[in-house]
Amino acid sequence: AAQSSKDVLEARHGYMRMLALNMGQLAGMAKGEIEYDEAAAATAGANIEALAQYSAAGLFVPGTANGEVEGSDALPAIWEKPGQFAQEFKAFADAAAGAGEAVKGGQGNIGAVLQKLGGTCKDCHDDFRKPE
Ligand code: ASC
Repeated sequence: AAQSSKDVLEARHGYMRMLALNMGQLAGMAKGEIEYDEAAAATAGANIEALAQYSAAGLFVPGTANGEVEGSDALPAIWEKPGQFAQEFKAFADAAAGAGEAVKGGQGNIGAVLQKLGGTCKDCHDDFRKPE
């Protein structure tokens, strides 16, 4: 069957939730709310790296912007400025590279990784996600 805009939106949200789940695990450890566990931190970091390598074009199919499909917060700017969007997505992938290794060695190593990564999440959301 043809893929509907709703299918794409659900996959996109699932992708973002998987990122947030792994980011949240690292953030919890950085804050001391989750006990630091090197293997778990490395797994979360590696998951983020892997997700950042995902070819996201299929998650941002035309017709799935805010206003075009119920529940979408994706701004039309994604499709109006594809070069900028690709560049900001690549900045995220670049920031994610090595995250699985970088969070090893102690709780104190997580903060810098999160800051680098989170900055790229925020930059892209500021430009391309509908403000709350
Ligand atoms: C997260 C999450 C985001 C980013 C952003 C970083 O964990 O869900 O959207 O990090 O808050 O600035």
